[in-house]
Amino acid sequence: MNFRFSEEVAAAREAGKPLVALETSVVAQGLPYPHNLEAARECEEAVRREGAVPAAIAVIDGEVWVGLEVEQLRRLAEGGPRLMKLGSRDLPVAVAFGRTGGTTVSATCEIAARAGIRVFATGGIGGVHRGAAEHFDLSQDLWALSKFPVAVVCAGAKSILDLPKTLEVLETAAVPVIGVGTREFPSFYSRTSGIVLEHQGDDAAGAAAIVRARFDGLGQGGLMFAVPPPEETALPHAEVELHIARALEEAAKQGIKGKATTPFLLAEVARRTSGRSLRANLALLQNNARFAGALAVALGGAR
Ligand code: PSU
Ligand code: MN
Repeated sequence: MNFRFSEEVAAAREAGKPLVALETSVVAQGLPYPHNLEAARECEEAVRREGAVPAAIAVIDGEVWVGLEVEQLRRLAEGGPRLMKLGSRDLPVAVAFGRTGGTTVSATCEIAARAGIRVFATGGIGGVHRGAAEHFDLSQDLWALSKFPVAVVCAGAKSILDLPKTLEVLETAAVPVIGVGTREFPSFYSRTSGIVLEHQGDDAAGAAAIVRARFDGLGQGGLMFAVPPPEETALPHAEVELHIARALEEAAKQGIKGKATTPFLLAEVARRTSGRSLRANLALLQNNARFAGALAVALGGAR
């Protein structure tokens, strides 16, 4: 399958410049308009400031795009009922039927890997949902991390998830999880989670050394770099837990299931924190994009 490239990404590929993939489900489903569009553009700027080139990924009218023009981003941001939330398994359907949608972590990892992009920034990955023993909801993101050779920079897994189980699955899948400047697994809105990580990297140079070793034949899939969210906007872990418990009750009451779960819970927590979680989300997205940019530069352009 041929991908389409934005002008900026096409030029970067030509010149062998370092690229950073960005997901767009966070634009199409994760954040409200117009914050989603602003966040996307700020992430792109953060990547550029580090000397790398951003490549937002999406499917537009059945074509897989690597790098988006602002009008394409705007279309995803403005939303609409026909916009799809695209995990890896949805990609063939979206392409076959000429559909448009934002890519989640799984689909973004897949497309980035195929385009030769080794670094990808997102907010928080999907993982094992709470109550998984009953409903078995495990995000495709976990499968994608184990399969595609991409370094995923995030603020941990979204705290609406069961974090210990998410980390167990990542261990089973042999995905390295590395705290950036921290030994504690961040929990998306919060810098803490009470979960101690085995591995730590302190800066982009250290992270790049780990990525190089991994892609040099040690293991097959990706890696996760967990960056704590910025202090100024991060929320206390205990407070977030209370809001999530209420949000989960509400989801159960309304019969929210499957793909709708993550966007519903994120919106519900934002409502319950009067937008403070939204601010934290925006800040951590940009912070992760910044670190991903530095990592891509440390890794160098050509593979
Ligand atoms: N991070 C955010 N907001 C989001 C997401 C991540 O800050 O909306 C998206 C990602 O695209 C992730 C998806 O892959 O949520 C996970 O959805 P699910 O749990 O349905 O797999
Ligand atoms: Mn799911």
